[in-house]
Amino acid sequence: MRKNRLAVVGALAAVLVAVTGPAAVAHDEPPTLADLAQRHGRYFGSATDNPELTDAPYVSLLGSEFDQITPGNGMKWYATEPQQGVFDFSQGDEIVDLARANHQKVRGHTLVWHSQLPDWLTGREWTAGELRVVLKKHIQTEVRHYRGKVFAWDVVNEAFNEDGTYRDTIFYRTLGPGYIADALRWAHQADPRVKLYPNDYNIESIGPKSDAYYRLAKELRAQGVPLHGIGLQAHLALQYGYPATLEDNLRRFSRLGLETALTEVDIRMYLPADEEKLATQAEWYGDLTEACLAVRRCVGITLWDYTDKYSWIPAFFEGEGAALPWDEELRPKPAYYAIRDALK
Ligand code: 9MR
Repeated sequence: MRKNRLAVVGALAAVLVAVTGPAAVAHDEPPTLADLAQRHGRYFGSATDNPELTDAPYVSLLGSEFDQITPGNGMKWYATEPQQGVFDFSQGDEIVDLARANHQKVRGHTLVWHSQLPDWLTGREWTAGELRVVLKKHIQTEVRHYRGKVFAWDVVNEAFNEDGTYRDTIFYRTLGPGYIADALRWAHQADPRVKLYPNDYNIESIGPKSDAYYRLAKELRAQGVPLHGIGLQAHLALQYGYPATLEDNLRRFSRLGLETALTEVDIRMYLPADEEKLATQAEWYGDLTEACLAVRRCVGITLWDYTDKYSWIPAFFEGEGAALPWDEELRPKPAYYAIRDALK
């Protein structure tokens, strides 16, 4: 009986292929990372950046393999408010439009950060009162603009030092530590539905810096401040070792009722890459994927772009690179297959 049915299905498929051509055999293609992640109720995403969007093969893979994208630069303060009170959302909009066409969701990145600020903001002194007005207006104008278009915001980016003390930024210096709660409240007013995250690097392991976020999260929750998740950037490097406490760390935030996400994943190495380094890298990509899947409320993983062609690493770390699961020719590396295995 079953055999007969299979035969009928097979014959139908053959007819379909004959009628419609090769497109009808698309089911032979392997499932995408997004498909596989969705089976676990997670997303699998990539960052992208506006200048790359003229690269058709790149855009094609970006649109097919992932179900989430993050603008690498286009929503940052220097891009969105280049002059005080003059807003320009064209770069972020371009990425949101692309995401919409590809049925992808967008993480907003980032509202409050000490880096990539416009000169008008950094080039003068502000009183606390003045800066509060400027900060509130920036946050609320941008969040309102993207209301319903982004599902989460990195509200405050990289607020702590390695030892867990507050980073000395224009916002901390002028407004004190309360700027974080204020930023979250202002963002929430502007879009009550969007998920609000702080986001940082070197907080994958349990240690002074991730402890600072843990304490802050507890405090903010106790005070009723709108806070929904913690973003762990996960810019890893082979020479520093795998963050073995990642899963436990994700779990402690989950126990506070918070989401977690791996928001900017890459795993760099000293060049040249070789088989052994690429194998270790692959193992780490698999391990961090498994860690996220193992923890409730770890909602998804975002690569900090998916191909070595557009990685930020070589420009920032001399002699390092090869950090992403696709190489410079957009060919999948061992890391890609390791992620697939972990998602299966
Ligand atoms: O990917 C971004 C790169 O194009 C920029 O030149 C760089 C400037 O600092 O910022 C990169 O993205 C950063 C992200 O916004 C926050 N976490 C660290 C990322 C890598 O620097």
